[in-house]
Amino acid sequence: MCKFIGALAAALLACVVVPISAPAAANPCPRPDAGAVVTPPPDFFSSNGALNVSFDYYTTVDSAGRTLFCFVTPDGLQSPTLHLRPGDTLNLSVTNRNPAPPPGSPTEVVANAADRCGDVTMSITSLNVHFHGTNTKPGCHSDEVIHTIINSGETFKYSVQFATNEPPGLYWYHPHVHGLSEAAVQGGASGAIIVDGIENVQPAVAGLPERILFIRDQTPDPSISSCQAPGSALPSGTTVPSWDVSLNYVPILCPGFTPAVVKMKPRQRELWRVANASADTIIDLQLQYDGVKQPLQVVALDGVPTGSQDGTMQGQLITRTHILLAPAARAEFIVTGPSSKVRNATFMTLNVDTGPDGDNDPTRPFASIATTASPPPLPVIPSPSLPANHELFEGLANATVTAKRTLYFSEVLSDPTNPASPTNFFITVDGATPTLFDPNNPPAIVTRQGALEDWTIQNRSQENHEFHMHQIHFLLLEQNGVLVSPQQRQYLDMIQVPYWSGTGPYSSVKVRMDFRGMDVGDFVYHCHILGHEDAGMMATIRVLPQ
Ligand SMILES: [Cu+2]
Repeated sequence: MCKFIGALAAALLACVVVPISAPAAANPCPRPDAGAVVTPPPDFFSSNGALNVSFDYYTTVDSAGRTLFCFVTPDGLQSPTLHLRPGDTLNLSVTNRNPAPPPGSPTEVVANAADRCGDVTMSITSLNVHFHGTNTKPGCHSDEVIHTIINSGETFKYSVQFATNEPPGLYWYHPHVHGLSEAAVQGGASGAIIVDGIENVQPAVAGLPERILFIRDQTPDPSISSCQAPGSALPSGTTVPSWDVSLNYVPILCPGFTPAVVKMKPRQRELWRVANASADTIIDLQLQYDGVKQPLQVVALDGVPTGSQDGTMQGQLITRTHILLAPAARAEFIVTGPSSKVRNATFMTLNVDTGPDGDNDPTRPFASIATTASPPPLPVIPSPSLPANHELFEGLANATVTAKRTLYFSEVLSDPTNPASPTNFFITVDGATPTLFDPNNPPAIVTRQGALEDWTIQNRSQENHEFHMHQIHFLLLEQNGVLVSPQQRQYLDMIQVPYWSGTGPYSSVKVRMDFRGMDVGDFVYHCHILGHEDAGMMATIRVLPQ
């Protein structure tokens, strides 16, 4: 039984690792075995301008004692991909089927009469849904995560209106209750949202099979102390990762990191739409054929076709041999499958140096690619059918900036005299007092619709942090004071701010924030290492109407 210990997030963190009893249905969150063939999530498409879908939110406990969470449709489909077109409305009805919290569990009132959205009191079984990366309104029943609470047994209806100029690409949904988000996302409650029509901006993808790949992380099996399997080809001394990962729910586990299997025709070109839906794990994607790095032709990052910003309305392919994906970031790229002569084709992550205080995110495979003449069929991207839309945020690079701000990530022990005490995580506007996130806090930043702001975001800690802005994409301008190349000048909703070495200037990024759109109200920005977010590293911005 968990105890309320003052700071709600700390109490919740202490509680959510306690397995909650499974619901009545037999294993509502089924998961494939290690080494299984990767299958695509089911696809749901909008029609006549709307997509109507219902989710039940379940929890259960797996054989290793992990608490799982999942979104399941009335037909029993888990984590479907939600396809919409620009201008469509997503009508999502969500029922929280978690059992009621045990008596004595911590609770907090997170809304008052004015900002109430659903229930007002959160507990360890509360739920809400974030539509990550979508440029949708932050109001109640839309993409609102500060005060929206759906408690056990309650049903809540979302009606999320997508902009007519929403960039086509890959977005995703996941729970976002402060204090619970890491457990919910590591439990697996997430899925893809695709704004269709990318072929209109990047015709190179027309006719290609489309493969949706969701990388998630999960708590490791506590009984495993080494990743070195007998006879394994892993480098000696390979240590246990901070978190295990999975690919479309196929787990890649210690010892041995047995990869999932992707079946492809030899030399087949495909569009891979990859999300790092991990709570905490940073990924550096690579595709290797017999040890040789393969070109990845990047089509889109964070849901925005590369090179399409600032009015060009035509994407540009960017060739890379590895792609850093912060937790929550997405990359869409064209790959060419291995020839039948390739003996070892591996889709993998490289080791990520997260800093002295960071996680262990080692090199490991996600999938081995097996060539076959008749792989399971995939959907195919259609031919261009419409002129490319003007996109949101056009003209950002050359527009007049109205304000400049400096923010910073920092972390301190909650009891500086006790190295074993929990760490407090902060994101702070320079000059303000570092404050742990609380839904009842006033906004840390107040701005006005129409503003266009340059934010320098520093990392004053010795581990990486991953900046995420809700509601809008930003334009990446500088990293560590150096102008980024035109190819890196993308609209993103995720950017890594690497760890600070402890001496010299803080590491930093500079981004341009566009408040000229319709997003008026309160929303949040935070580190998307969700363990950090749950421990306080989030704050509210208020955009006043023009
Ligand atoms: Cu962080």
